[in-house]
Amino acid sequence: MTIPTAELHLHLEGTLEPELIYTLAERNGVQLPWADIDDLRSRYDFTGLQHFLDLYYANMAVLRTEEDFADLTRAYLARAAAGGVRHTEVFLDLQAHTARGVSAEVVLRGVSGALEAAEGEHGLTAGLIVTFLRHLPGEEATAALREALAVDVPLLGVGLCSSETGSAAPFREAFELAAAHGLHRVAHAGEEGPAANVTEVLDVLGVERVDHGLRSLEDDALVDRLAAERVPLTLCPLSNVRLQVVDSLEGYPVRELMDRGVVVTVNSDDPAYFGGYVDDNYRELTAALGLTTAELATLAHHSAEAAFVTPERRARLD
Ligand code: ES4
Ligand code: ZN
Repeated sequence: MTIPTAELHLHLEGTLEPELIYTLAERNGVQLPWADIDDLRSRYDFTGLQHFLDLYYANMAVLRTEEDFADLTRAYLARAAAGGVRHTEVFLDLQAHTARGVSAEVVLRGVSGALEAAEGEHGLTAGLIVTFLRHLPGEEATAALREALAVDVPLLGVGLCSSETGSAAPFREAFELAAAHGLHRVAHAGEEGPAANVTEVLDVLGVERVDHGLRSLEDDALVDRLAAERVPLTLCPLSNVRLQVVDSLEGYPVRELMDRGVVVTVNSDDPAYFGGYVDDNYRELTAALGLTTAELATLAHHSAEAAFVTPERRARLD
């Protein structure tokens, strides 16, 4: 199933497939701690977000050069285009790379060059969202944004991800700096954390979309607010199953959220880790819930509404 869609919740490093991990390790002389690729694959049974994040950050060690980041990005874009993605806004964990001694310039040039080539190669438009790591101090997020702004590549926005622990308030300064530079703002909240985390990123960080936000359902007033203010939620069904946020897709509350007027979208999060790209998410959700053609059209329409694009581009996506 390929629903023409915009993908709005996708971590570029989460598209790093085991095959590419091995190719890049060889190319860069990086010693991997696994016996072989099957041994690596056997570790993808996650008990929760932190368990996944530990492997996700460890695997990034193979990404060293501008070419590595370009190869990673090109592989994702080709797969996304084949799956019906017509516009994508990719998250990049810049701090996870600069902390390993890879410069912001190398990372951003490699990724951005590939994103800019996507329109010519695949007819797919793409934007870049630099995500701050919530497990690190807020000042480091501000410093990372300053580094990114100093590199001559276009940025679409900033986000907040990683472990959903502690307050988001330390990131207020980084988000204010982003707003001052005309950047869009999103944040992960209400994935493993409570509904109060969703309210916090809306009120304290001024985000325009919430990544996941599934646990908003625990607060009726919050669901009403999201609907009234048309704040989109970027849901990631297969991710939520694989990280044990929900038991199965059969009870996935996407229809309930749509019926309550929330602008919900379907996305893949970290497809190399969670068993599927965005087309797989649409297909498995449809199989589990019996989504109708009209409901699928509404989800795709929501993705165009929620995308950070010009009215002209939105009209062509819709
Ligand atoms: C993530 Cl699934 C998820 N949640 C929070 N932060 C992340 N970074 C990459 N994947
Ligand atoms: Zn995510």
